[in-house]
Amino acid sequence: TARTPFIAGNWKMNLDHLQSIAFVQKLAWTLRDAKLDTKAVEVAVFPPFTDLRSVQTLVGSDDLPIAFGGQDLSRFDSGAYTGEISGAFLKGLDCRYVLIGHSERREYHGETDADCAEKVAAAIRHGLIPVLCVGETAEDLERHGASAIPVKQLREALGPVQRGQELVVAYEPVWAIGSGQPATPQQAQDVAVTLRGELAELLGDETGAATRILYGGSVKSSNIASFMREPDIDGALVGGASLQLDEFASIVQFQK
Ligand code: G2H
Repeated sequence: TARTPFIAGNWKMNLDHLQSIAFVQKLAWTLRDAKLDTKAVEVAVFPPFTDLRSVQTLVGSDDLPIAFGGQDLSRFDSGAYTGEISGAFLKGLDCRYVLIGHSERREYHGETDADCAEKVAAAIRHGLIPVLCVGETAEDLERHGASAIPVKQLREALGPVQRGQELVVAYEPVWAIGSGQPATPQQAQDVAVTLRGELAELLGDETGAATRILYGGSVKSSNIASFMREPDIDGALVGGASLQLDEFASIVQFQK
């Protein structure tokens, strides 16, 4: 199964509104000038909720080669949930993807694997493709090795998923996030293979083979190619480097 490489920019809580809009516009121009082959790589950005409407307008009206998604969603569909953003809201803004279970959500907002499972189900109910983030802390790594925690997170969050469902998994070792210390491509590949095996077991061989697995954690233009060379790594979830136009544009064009 051919898996289209996927480069995703997670902006987190950065950039102000005008910067966000200017960024998307310039990124689109840069990718057009570079004649980016959108069949060879899919590009997505994950802006703050408050920028999604503008990004939708920009991307939609100009037919730009960029997908986008939310950084989180509510596990509820609608109602008295102050401050929450539903899957329906994201879908209404033409989001294609939604991040679920980023380690920062798990760490600062107490999100559990059970919460992630509910969010995965909510995303699917609303026709969004979940980008499930998994990864071990430095302490987990020392105690349990690299794969045990990501495998547990994957299993628990994918409980409600049916075979054939499109989803994306981002392996982000917590110790590599924003630290300038990425995993080695071999480390990331080893975990990706294990996760793919789990996906096959949970959702069948076909879904296991079709699901894109991204690496995330201190990805830069200088290391992207080394990750993309690994057979089970299909792309990257990029944080810090996704906020710099030249850096992100070079990451997207990792083949060159
Ligand atoms: C991991 C990653 C993006 P960074 O959180 O999700 O961030 O590239 O800054 O390590």
